[in-house]
Amino acid sequence: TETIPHWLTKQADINPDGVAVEMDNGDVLTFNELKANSQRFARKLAKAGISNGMHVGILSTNNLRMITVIHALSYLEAVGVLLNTRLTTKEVNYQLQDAEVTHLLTASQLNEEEQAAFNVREVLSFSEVEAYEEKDVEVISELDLNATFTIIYTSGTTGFPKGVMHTYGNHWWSAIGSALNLGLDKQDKWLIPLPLFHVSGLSTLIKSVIYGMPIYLLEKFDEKIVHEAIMTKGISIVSVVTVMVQRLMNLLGENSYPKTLRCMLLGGGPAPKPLLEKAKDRQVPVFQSYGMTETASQIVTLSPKDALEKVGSAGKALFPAQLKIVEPDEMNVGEIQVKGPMVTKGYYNHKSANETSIKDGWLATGDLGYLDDEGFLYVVDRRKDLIISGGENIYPSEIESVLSAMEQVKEVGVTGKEDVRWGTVPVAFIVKSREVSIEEILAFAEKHLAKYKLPKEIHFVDALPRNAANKLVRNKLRN
Ligand code: S0N
Ligand code: AMP
Ligand code: MG
Ligand code: MG
Ligand code: MG
Repeated sequence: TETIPHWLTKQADINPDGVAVEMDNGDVLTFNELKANSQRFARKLAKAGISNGMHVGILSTNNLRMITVIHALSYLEAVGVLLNTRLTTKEVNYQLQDAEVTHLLTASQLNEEEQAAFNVREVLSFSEVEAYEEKDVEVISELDLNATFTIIYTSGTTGFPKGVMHTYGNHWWSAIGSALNLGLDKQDKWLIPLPLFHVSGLSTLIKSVIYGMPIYLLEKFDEKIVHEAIMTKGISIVSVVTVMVQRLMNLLGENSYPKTLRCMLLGGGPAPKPLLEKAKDRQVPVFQSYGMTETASQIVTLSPKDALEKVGSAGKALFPAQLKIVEPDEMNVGEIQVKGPMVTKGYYNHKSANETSIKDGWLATGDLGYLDDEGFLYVVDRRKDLIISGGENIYPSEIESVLSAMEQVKEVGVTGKEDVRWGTVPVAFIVKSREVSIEEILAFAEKHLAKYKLPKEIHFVDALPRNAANKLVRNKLRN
């Protein structure tokens, strides 16, 4: 096995009083405090029955304790399954079951009924674990780069989300690849307005520990707080999705940010060129990137020296990574494939999906793009049928399978529609078998689907567009 010293223990050793995390409410933790808290929490988790290799769910919005919990799991070499707090209980249960989670840790204290709704052996709030005594166990001192640390779900084209496994090595190489591109500065402070349950937020948390860099964590995105922090708190890097840039540019107006801000890392989906141009006019250093849960954060990023020249491009593959376009058409557009030590070794318990999507280390992303004559990547289309709303992924088939379960619904097709607020939103077309109202459909859907997945429009039609093989042709729905 290939090991490195535990990254938090190491950072606490060389930089004990360095700030690890700063919250907008003023709370601060040094690396030494973060290490001590995480190791203590690990011993309490051990008392609660958690040990090496177990799969532990985490259901929490951003807060200091969540960070401690994530590192605590690493000290036991347990696997953290990070759950999106916007999901319904049904959706969370699907992931808990699929990932074979035994214990679910929650930020808030749930009542008995709420706890019973989750299909796991035990539900424990962070405070309940805190109240345990510490078990006398040795915490881990080395990290095995091939061991799985985290699992995060992302929807497959089948409509059922799959758990992407991230090893310590994936996170390590993601951090190294990013640093080789963006550079490290002693003054760096990285603002995270993104949820830690997505790899966008999580990866920055790990970069903090590897770089010895403070992160400035928001409990939840608020453009005014982000704006103020960039203006007054010495933020040098901030990770954002497109809707966040839009809201920030509105606040910024004709002004500029201070020179302390050296990078606004934009990922998670496409960015409209006019928005990128606007940012360029205001001298906002937006770095477009391309990445996904499967690549443990960005794998292709536009570097500082090219950022202004190549507006609209996602850049070049990070130093440890490779990129190629497979089966290009006459416009040179083909499937984007990526390879590198930050790419997942696969989806948990989905052997056949792994065999089709990863060959010789090359991950077939399903996204379409082309390279310009200098090798810069342009992503032209989203993964087949994928709708990205405000940085959250929605698969049409997921909504279709929920709605088609209604007796009154004979057939249903879902497609994405452009939206000024969210980028793209889902719209449903329904062939009724019996009388039903839009309100009834939404009331049903709400029980099964996270709010951001609810169709923003529902149209009743006589038939759905199908091809010769009777397969739904989703892009024809748009017309
Ligand atoms: C954009 C966010 C912040 C919007 O949330 P907001 O405004 O705080 O909403 P709420 O106040 O919570 O709710 C208000 C109403 O809006 C609905 N709603 C919330 N979010 C959405 C949404 N996305 N789409 C549609 N509707 C939404 C609520 O339901 C509520 O409705 P009502 O009023 O009816 O009750 C929030 O959505 C957000 O945080 N989005 C970002 C998520 C994210 O991080 N995505 C990235 C995932 N990708 C990756 O992790 C891989 C790429 C990557 O690593 C990366 C990505 C970005 C930057 C850097 C990197 C990197 O490589 O490092
Ligand atoms: P996720 O599964 O949430 O990590 O989402 C990853 C997906 O977001 C990718 O597979 C792409 O479809 C999309 N995406 C990421 N970066 C870009 C980009 N620069 N341009 C267009 N789409 C992107
Ligand atoms: Mg809000
Ligand atoms: Mg996404
Ligand atoms: Mg769902």
